[in-house]
This record gives sequence, C-alpha cells and structure tokens, in this order.
Amino acid sequence: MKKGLEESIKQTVQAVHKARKIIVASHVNPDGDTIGCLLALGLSLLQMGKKVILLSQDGVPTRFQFLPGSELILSDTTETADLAIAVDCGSLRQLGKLKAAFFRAKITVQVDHHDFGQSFGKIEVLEEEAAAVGEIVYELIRALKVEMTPAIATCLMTSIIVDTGSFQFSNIRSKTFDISSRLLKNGVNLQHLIEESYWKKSRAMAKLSGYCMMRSHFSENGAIAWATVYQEDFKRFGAHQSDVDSVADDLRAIEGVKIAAVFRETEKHGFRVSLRSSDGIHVASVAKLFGGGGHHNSAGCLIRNSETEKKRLLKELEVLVG
Ligand SMILES: [Mn+2]
Repeated sequence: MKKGLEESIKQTVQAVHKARKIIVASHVNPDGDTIGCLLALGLSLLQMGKKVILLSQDGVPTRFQFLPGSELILSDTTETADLAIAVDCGSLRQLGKLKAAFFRAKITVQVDHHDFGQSFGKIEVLEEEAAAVGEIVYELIRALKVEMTPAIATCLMTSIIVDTGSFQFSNIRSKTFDISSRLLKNGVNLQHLIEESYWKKSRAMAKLSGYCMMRSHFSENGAIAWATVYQEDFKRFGAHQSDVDSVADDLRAIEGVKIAAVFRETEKHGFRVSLRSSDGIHVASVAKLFGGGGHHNSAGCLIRNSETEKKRLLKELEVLVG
C-alpha cells in the first residue's frame, strides 16, 4: 500500500476509535460502489459498537435493496456526529443535501478514487488506482480489525462487481483480484451477486435502453455514439432516473464506438451527460472542461439544455478520437 494511503487509513482508524456517533454518507444518484461501501463500513462500525447513521440522499436503487443492512439507510439526519465519512464522493456536489449533516461532524473523512476529485475531507483516504472504493474500504476495515462477516464481504464484493462492470473494465488491477479472492473466502456468493447487481435489468430499464438505441446518433467515422433521454421517456416506460446508467454501456458496446455519450434531460433545463470510453481514451478530461469529473473511462458533467452546448461537447469528444 502507498505510504500516503496507509497513513490516512491510520488516521481514520484513530478517529473511529475516538468517535461514538458516526455518519457514513454516499453520493447522490447512488450506484453499487457507493451503496456497497456505505453498508460494508456501516456494518463494520456497528460491529465495533458505534452508533452509526447511514445516509443516502436518493435512497437505495431497487437492484441493491437485497444487500444486508440496506433497510438501515436514511435519506438525511438532523443529528450531529463526532465523525463523518463520505464514500465514493469525488466532489462536494456529490454529497448533495447531506453536506449539512456531514460538515456538522467534528472530523470529516473522504474515501474516494476519482481522477479529477475535489478533496473536501479533513482526512483524505484517496487512491485513484483503486478500481472501486470497495478496495479502499476493504483495507480500512482490515485496519479496524473488524471480523469480515459474509454480510460485509458481500457488500464489498458488490462494490467491486459494479465498478469493474463485473470484472471487464480496464480499471482492474491485480489487487482487485487479490481482494476479491479474499472476499470469496468469507462467504460471498459471487454468482448470485453478479446476477443481481450486473445482469439483472428491470423491464423498464431494458425498454428505455432499447428506445435510446433506436434514436442513437453516430459521428461520421462511427467512433462516437450518443443518445438523448427526455423526462417524458422515463414516464413512458415507468423507468427510474438510475435506469439510464446502462444506456451508455449499451452504446459503447457497439462495434467501432470508442466513446458513448448519453444526454439526460434534467428537471432544471439542462442535460446530465454520461460518458463512457474504451481503453486509452480519457473522457474525464472532457467532463472536467464542462465542470464535471469521473474516471478515465467513465465520467460525467452537467450542461445547459442547448444544441450549441451539446455540439461543443461532441466537438471536444471528436478531438479525443482524432
Ligand atoms: Mn466508484
């Protein structure tokens, strides 16, 4: 483990020992990484006898509600904690409404792996190379000397499955497999987890994605694919906002496509843009130009609802694929 990371984990362990009441916070529009980490850390702190408040502003997506402890998650709190830990939040904005409760705590910790992260915690437990924040939380839990129960291992494994696209993305490193192998020895049902958190799609999600595929556009050389999802589309299929996640992955899987962009209309006259790229293309750099962030191959930003702004973004993507 890198020196800086080891040091920050040590500091966090000390802060946990001193704290009685601890908040763990996940990011807005939660994915399996942030929820898996929230629960793994939460269950570990409960095992240590701490008073734990688990927070997710936007609840728990249906596909992750099977995870142990998910019924403990609240959308906000008025309580003041001694310590607050954010998992998988690359910037303050990702904390959303939870910002207030988070910063009421005396000590704040940020556990994250984003490339263009904005650091905001008093203690920063950051490792860009981690495929999932679950890998960092795994080290933290070990340092806390908590027993790795099947429930905790299951949550960490979910975080890894989701952020690696079930062991397919280029963010995987050998350590990803080391940790996964150790988690498997602690009672994880890998097959079941992959089925639940990777393969399973709701009917609404599948229809929304199919509809978007029908309306997709391609750049002249076919290297960029994009689609727009309007609010009325969600209504049409009874789909949830988080159902849009798979659209970008489906677009990127098309032959010749190196970058996929999904423009999701927001309620505030803008578009939330999700970018996915194949290996070697750094889409987070473009997201950053528009005030967003993310990882090399998976990033996002917000733009105004205008054709000019959309074109400007697509032009920047063109530069990346040459
Ligand atoms: Mn993540």
